[in-house]
Amino acid sequence: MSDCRMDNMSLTLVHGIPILEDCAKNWDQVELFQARPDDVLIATYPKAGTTWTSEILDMIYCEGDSEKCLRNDMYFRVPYLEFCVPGLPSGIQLLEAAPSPRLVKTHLPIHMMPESFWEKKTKVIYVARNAKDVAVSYFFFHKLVKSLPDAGPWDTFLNNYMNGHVFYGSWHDHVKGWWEKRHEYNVLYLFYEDMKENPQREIQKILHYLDRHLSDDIVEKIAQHTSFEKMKNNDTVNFKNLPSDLINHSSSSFMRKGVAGDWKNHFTVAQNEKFDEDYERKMSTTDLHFRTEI
Ligand code: PPS
Repeated sequence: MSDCRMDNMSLTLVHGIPILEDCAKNWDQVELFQARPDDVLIATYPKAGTTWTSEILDMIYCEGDSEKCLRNDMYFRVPYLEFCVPGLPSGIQLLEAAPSPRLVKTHLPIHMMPESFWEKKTKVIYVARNAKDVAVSYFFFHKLVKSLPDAGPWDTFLNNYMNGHVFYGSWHDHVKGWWEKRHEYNVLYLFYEDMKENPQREIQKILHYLDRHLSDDIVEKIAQHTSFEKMKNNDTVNFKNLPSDLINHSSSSFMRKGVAGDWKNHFTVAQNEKFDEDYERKMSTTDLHFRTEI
């Protein structure tokens, strides 16, 4: 581990990836984490639809009973494996205390995953979202979460993001890393844009992967309960119940826009050209393709 200072950001490199210092201090425990065969892991680069997918999974586990999903804040229902900040129980503490079957959230790049997930053959659902919408969403998220470094102005943030100088590093490496290993580790690889286009279809893909069956009525109920409009008004998925010294609800909202293509409202023509040119280079070796609007 070594200190890494990028512009005004203070993050620590763990296995080459910038990680929040408080989380990095807990890394021995992350590496030793014991997965269980009946865990289901939701893995994403930040802002790709993690909370949305987590709510869908919890609804599946509760067989469409939305009241049961209101039992607690998302942070406690689907613990965040590597997260550790003062003022909250760590993800690992919550997971170790949780009965099976557990739902687990992570933003780790594949090369940083604790080995036991592969040893136990845990099921993994990876969700990817196009790089431009993630950039915008991540920028606003930095205004919301007080433990994240100051994002600075949009242009500065966009450059840092393109260069991987943000919490969790390069979007390009993250999505490619999980894509390349998806067959080896039996990962269900989903896209945010597909979920927007047809949530019922994507819920059915998840059910098939998990070897579960729910009626079309329940699938419809899950799609309704997890629509952006419903989730925007659900405090348990908006960090509303977390301590106010961690979240600054006056500067942004977690359920911000929830669309594909909002990047067009933020990228200038020059930023877009530079981004595309960099993207072509970094993504030229993969057959992984994204839609930046639907
Ligand atoms: S985090 O903090 O990394 O876990 O964030 P994450 O949950 O991955 O991503 C947050 C973005 O997902 C949007 N979102 C949704 N979009 C559509 N439908 C539903 N139900 C939904 N739930 C969350 C959320 O609004 C964030 O995207 P932006 O573009 O900022 O609105």
